[in-house]
Amino acid sequence: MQEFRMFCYQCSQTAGGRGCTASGVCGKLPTVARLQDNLLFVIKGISAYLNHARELGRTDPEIGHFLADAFYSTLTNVNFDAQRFVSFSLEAGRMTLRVMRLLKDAHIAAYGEPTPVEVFTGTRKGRAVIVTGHSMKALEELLKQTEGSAINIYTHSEMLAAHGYPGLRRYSHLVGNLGGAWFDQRELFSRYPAAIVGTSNCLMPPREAYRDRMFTTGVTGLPGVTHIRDFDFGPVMERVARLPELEESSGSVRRVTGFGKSSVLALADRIGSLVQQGRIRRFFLVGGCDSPTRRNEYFRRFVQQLPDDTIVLTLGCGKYRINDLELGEIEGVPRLMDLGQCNDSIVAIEIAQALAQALGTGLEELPLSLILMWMEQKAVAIFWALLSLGFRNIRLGPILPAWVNEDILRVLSAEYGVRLISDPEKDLNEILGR
Ligand code: SF4
Ligand code: SF3
Repeated sequence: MQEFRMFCYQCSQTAGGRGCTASGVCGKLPTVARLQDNLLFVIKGISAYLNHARELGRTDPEIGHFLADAFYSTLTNVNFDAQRFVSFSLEAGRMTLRVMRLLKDAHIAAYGEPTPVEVFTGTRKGRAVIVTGHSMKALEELLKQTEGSAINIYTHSEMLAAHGYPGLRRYSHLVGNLGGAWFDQRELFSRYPAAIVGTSNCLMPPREAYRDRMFTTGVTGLPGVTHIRDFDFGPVMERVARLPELEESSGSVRRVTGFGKSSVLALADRIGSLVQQGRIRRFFLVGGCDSPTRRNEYFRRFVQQLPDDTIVLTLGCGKYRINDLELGEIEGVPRLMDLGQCNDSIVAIEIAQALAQALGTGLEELPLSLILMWMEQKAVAIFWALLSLGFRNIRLGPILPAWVNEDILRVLSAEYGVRLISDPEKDLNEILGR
């Protein structure tokens, strides 16, 4: 099924001086190598969210200790026990929950809890900066430094969630959101004569058309692009002053974001009685990390086929597959609710836990299906967090992570009911028992 049973070239014993691909010269078996790879991916996810929490002055020694132990366990000749890595992975899920909670608390303390808001998707006449990535702190610093300067700030991709925070949208020059998920950036940034600030993933190597008006900050970097240190956005403002204005244009889509835990749980009683009356049949969490493949059209087609008595929660940049759909309401309960960035998975989890409690069921009996997109490593961290909490029967796409070999797949499907997406209609019929 796979070209390599494993791949490791981290020590001098490596096979043929090139890489162990069948089994480790040291004795490391392919499944252990793959579980180590998976653990490294999860570590990257936890580190990303910890990084953003630290930008806001938060940290957690227990997460730091976990990261050190987890990294150490992947060193040559330290741990050959697959079962230990399965435990580590589940512990990683718990740490992912912890770091997402840390970051969510930091966001709420700094900017207030998100509330639903319709976001302008056109352009206002004037000079502009487009901000992409996940760092609310970077956006806040830019908003502060550009306040009163007649520069308009637009969000892109995962920064859409910023509009939900009262402490960020109070800046009147945070005017709107442009484009969709991360992979439209080369076309989008070429089209608008704005400065661009990349604050985290997902960035793409820039086109020449905008390289000299692009900036990176935090952990990001691009060749030939000016890097902003310590959130000093002076060079961005200088560059914007030499750029033409954007023209006035109206948005072609309607996007609503900012469903925080409180705003959803304020509807909990109504949702509970609608479920009991059979007016709400099922909840779907559809979202995650999008990628530029036609196979991800599945997610839009899936949501388009949902019956009117279902509710969709979404998050991550995968939301752009569906967040322009007009799904309406069920007696005042919106049928499509955008909870925010991928790290706001903690909000989805807490809402699910609260709904289960309100309905007097466990998580497993809750009428909730998870239909998730997988693109990069952070999503693996969230995936393990969901499994560690007892979420089952997750449908994942467009492909299985390549580190999953047959042994790992057997465990994921037998113990957790994880499966690959297939056809929207077939999957939906299966979920709804039609
Ligand atoms: Fe090969 Fe083991 Fe060295 Fe990795 S650590 S390169 S599997 S011998
Ligand atoms: Fe998207 Fe990169 Fe993950 Fe944060 S922007 S969801 S892939």
